[in-house]
Amino acid sequence: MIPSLPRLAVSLSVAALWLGGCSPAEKPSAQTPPSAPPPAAAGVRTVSITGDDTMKFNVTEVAAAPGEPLRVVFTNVGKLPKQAMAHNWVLLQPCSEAELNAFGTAAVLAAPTHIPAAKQAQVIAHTKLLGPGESDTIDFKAPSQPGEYPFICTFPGHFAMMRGKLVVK
Ligand SMILES: [Cu+2]
Repeated sequence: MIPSLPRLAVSLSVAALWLGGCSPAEKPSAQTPPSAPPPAAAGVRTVSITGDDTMKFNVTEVAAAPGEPLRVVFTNVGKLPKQAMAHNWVLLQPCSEAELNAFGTAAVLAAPTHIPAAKQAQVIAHTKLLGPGESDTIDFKAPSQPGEYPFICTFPGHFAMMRGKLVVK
C-alpha cells in the first residue's frame, strides 16, 4: 500500500531529523574537563589570586562581609618545578605573629600537603599545593566574626614572604 502524501512527508522529515542527530557535526565537542569546578553559585564573589616564582601573592588583602560566600581561584603562575617552588593558599584563624610562625614551621614537616594535621583547627580554608601553571578553586564562607584573618603559603620557606589577610568587616 502506498502511503498518502502528507504521511510520507512526515516520515521523511523524521528521518532527516534522525540523520541530522547522528551526523558528525553533532559530535560533542570541547567538553568540560572533569577537573574543572562547577560555576560559582549565583551571587558568590570570585577572588582570583596568583603566586609566582618570586614568592609573592599578587593580592595581599581581601575584604569580605561576615559570612559572605566566597570562591577563591588560586593559580601558580610560576615556571619553576614544583619541588623547588610550589604554592598554596591557606586561610587561618586570627593569630599572633608567634602562632603564625609556629604554624609555618610545623607546615615545613607536613609534606606533601604542608598542612600540619595537628594544627588543622587553625585552618579555615586551603587550596592544594600547586606546581607551575596549576590552579585550584575553593568555595567557603568568610568567618562571621569581623577581624583580620591571615593567609599564607605553607611551602617550606615561603610564609615569611607569601602572606596577606582577609579582612572581615
Ligand atoms: Cu609559596
